[in-house]
Amino acid sequence: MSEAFSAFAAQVRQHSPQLAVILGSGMGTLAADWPVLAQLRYVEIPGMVATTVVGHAGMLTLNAVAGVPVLLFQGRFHFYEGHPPQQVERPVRLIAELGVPHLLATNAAGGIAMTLGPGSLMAIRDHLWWKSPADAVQFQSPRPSVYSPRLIGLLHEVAASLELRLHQGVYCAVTGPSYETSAEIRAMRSWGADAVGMSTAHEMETAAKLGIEPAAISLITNAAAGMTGESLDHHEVLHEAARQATNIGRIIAGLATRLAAT
Ligand code: R1P
Repeated sequence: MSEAFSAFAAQVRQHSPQLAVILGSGMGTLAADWPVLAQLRYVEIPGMVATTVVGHAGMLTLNAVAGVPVLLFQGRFHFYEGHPPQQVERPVRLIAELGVPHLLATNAAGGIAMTLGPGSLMAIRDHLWWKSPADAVQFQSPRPSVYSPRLIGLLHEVAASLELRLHQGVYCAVTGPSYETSAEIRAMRSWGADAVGMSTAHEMETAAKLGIEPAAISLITNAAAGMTGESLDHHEVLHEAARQATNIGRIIAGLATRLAAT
């Protein structure tokens, strides 16, 4: 184990953060808004590799968010990068190893529900998989939602105190990297999906398995591809996410302070 990692882990244990956050596409810049207490590149972490997707810096920082220590993952691993489940879930396993009890995942997603236009925020109440992950538990049933009702409640409280509208809905996880066809969007809507993206679901299921209390917020950056007939590319997603990330930052700060007080 590298000296840099051991020193970082010691700092984290000393500050004992109650919240870890995985920052989605284009949201990593939020980390620059808060003082950094310690930082480490993903490649210095055992079992982690470099990120390959633009807008995912591959830095792990411990920040003082509104005076409260929070572990911030600037970037994630996606299945479409060719990673196995073990790599996609590695940040979550690290959160467990460092003893952080709560996880908020954020992502940039396409809105399927008509009420979710660009800039909308949606607390995820459940997800569905367009295709089951490779390591899903065989024949497991029932599969209750892994999203913590308590954290969802706190997120709504925080949003209300900031006078922000927080929707609630179902996230459809696709493998990607292609965006959806119009036919797929119609099918997803009929299944009950409100938004679609290429991440988060596996992280949340891993967190729940490890005893971490999980919640997630989608920042709707665009109408889901295939809904409007207009083309969409990742740079537009990044641009929208960066433009609208401030509200995610305010919610992170509100949640962190509430969790630190409990
Ligand atoms: C598509 O533009 C990319 O942005 C979203 C999608 O899942 C996909 O990776 O990224 P995050 O879910 O990591 O925010």
